Amino acid sequence: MEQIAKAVKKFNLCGDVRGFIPYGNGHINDTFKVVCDNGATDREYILQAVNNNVFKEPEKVMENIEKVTKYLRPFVKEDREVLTLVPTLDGKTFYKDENGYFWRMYDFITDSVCIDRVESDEDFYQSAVAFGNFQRMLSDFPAETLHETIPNFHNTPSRYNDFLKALEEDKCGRAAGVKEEIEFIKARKDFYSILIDSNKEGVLPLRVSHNDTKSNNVMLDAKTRRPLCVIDLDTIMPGFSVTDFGDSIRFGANTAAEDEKDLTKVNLDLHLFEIYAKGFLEGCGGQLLDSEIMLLPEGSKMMTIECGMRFLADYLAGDTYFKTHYPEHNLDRCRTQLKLVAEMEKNWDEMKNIVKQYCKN
Ligand code: ADP
Ligand code: GN1
Ligand code: MG
Repeated sequence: MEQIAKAVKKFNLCGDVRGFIPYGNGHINDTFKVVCDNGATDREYILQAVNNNVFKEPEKVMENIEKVTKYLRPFVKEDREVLTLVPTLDGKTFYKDENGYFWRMYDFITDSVCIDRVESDEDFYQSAVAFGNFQRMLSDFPAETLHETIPNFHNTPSRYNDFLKALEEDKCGRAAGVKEEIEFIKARKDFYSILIDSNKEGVLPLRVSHNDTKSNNVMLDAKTRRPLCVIDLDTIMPGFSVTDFGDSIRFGANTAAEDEKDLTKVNLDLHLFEIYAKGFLEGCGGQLLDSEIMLLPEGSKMMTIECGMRFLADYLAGDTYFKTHYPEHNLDRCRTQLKLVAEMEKNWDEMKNIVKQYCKN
């Protein structure tokens, strides 16, 4: 608590700090809503302690965010449409405390909501438009100026090797209890290099991508439900459009929560898949190649199996990466992802037919 209060005081805020509370459902950073008394109206902010176990070089994360938000600002109509970093009293974008933790502050995006569970087609469509727009607005951004904040973040073959390493080490003696999951992941090993190979073949270009396109990483206007702002820019790096698309499908077109225990509830909602494809491609404004569009199902399956192996690797390693709320949490998350992969495989032809309609030729 003391540490948080101390961090709050380092930023250039409007009004007197009234308090702060833990906020949101992210798996990575520690997030707080800070409320300041500013005369007639309150001023709210988001304070975050960047997870330095996940982000080994937080300065680079902050440099990326500063560059990208500055670049996006001229594209938007109102302040709420792009993240605004609040400077520290000495004009920096972050405060590093004596324990080496990095703290940053954003203006709170007022009168907005983010979707932790997709409950309406329209909201999911709007979040697709938001991520598609984001892709389009950044299409001329000089990608080479961005730092790779987590090396090999969506390099699935590299994630598979990390998984095999965690399995070999089996630090907590958990491998014996998850044989079925291990076999499921191993059985699909030839699939993992498909996107990287497509890139080498020239049919899947490297673009600036968000890399963490869960529906709770986009804010919608609370009243109109129109898209406002893409948030959680920690992993913005060169990457693939199809993995940005796919991560949204993994999270939002699943008929159940990411940590649902009852796997009979986990299915692929093809209608939501279709809606998201429409919104995302409209937002992208015709920029994606036909060959990229045809790889959207692969992007979806790749993000789902990759996330499954990441959750399982973390379970095997003793839950050191993702925030967990109970001992089997990562395992439950892994199981939903693997079930969803199996559902995608069953619906493969339908997924391909849906995206095909959007090809120009
Ligand atoms: P994590 O990396 O842990 O997911 P996020 O940056 O996504 O962290 O923040 C976690 C949650 O905090 C978001 O899902 C959203 O609900 C809320 N949030 C983050 N930034 C803002 C902001 N500027 N305004 C309002 N809410 C925000
Ligand atoms: C993490 O930060 P958050 O909760 O939006 C993770 C994603 C995973 C996701 C799974 C930096 O996202 O890669 O897909 O959890 N972010 C990082 O829910 O590892
Ligand atoms: Mg997030």
